[in-house]
Amino acid sequence: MVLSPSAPAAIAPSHTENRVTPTKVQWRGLIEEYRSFLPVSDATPIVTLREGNTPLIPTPSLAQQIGRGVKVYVKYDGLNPTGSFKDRGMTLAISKAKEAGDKAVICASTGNTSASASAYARRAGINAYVIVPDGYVALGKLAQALLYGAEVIAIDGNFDDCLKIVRQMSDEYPVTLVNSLNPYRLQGQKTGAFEIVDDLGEAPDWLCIPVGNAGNITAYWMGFCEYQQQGYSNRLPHMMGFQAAGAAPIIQGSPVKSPETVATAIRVGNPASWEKAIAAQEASQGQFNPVTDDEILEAYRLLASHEGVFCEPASAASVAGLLKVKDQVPDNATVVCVLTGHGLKDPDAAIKHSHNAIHTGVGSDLAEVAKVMGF
Ligand code: AN7
Repeated sequence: MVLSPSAPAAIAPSHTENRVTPTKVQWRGLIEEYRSFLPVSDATPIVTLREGNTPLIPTPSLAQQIGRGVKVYVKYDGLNPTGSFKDRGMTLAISKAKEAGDKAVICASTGNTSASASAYARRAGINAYVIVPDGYVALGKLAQALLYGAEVIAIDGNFDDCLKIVRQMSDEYPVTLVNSLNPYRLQGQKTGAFEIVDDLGEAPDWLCIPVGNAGNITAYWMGFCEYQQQGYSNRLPHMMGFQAAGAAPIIQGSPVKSPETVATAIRVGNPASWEKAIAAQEASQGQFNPVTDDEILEAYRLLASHEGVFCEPASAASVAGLLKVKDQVPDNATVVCVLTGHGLKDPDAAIKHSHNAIHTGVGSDLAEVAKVMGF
């Protein structure tokens, strides 16, 4: 409520006293908001942290680099409850696990899946086991899994080795797999496409997206297709997938034995959704392209220092990719780049790869500080 300036303080109601109804409708989480598109029933206990509803942010500096009337937005999915797009899939996968009475879930992860699975599983009262490649998970993600209360098992191997183990584990032991091989994950993640269309009023011309295990590009395509079939959009975007050059099996056409990239989230050599991702690219007349670590880091810095948007390196692959193939963007097109994870996930990368430095060794003295400031 708004107090008029002339209202005497003595009789003004306290801030909450006469507030009997909420002043806005809170977003209920993506399962409730998109219920008719998702495989849930009245019997499904909804496990939600009110994920989804992430902002679509215009990025004028990027648009200016391309010119020709092109409009560029980032879908900042790092603003989900655990800081990545994985929450979209996990709210559904864990709700369905709870519905089925499952007592434990397991995932292999480069980090974000482990953080998300841990949060939603613990919220549901389910145990979470996460298998990660030792030494290749960003600090923030590990911190999350530990604090949420998962059992974190770091193995001497890469993500592909982790995935092999959890697939077998869920076949032979009473634990439910919540990697994107679990179909509920992609069902939840498709809502990112719904939100983009809801915000733009139409599908974009291009959707630029980082590709690791290839689940998200598959989910987004599913979302755009379903929304168009239901009449919410007239067209479909070209799906533009970008892999790190050192971890680009889909582009090379064969698995990569020892994938390497600064973008540890997409350090994947043998993507589980490989065929589905190719199908999305072909059906949408899109492309797969590689981006080097230098290109990824350049886009990472640019997003932060010119747009005020802090994402993790893997997410910046979508923007690096757009800049790499910018000459192919049609005049006046609308482009959306998906920023899959928050920058705070990987503080080490930010400090190491920033071109900025802390001014140290400065005395506690006004004149000295002013001098450093250039006055
Ligand atoms: C920030 O957390 O695979 O192509 O185990 O964390 O659907 O795999 C993360 C993947 C992009 C790639 N951006 O998505 C994991 C994991 C970020 C990511 C991807 C991931 P997919």
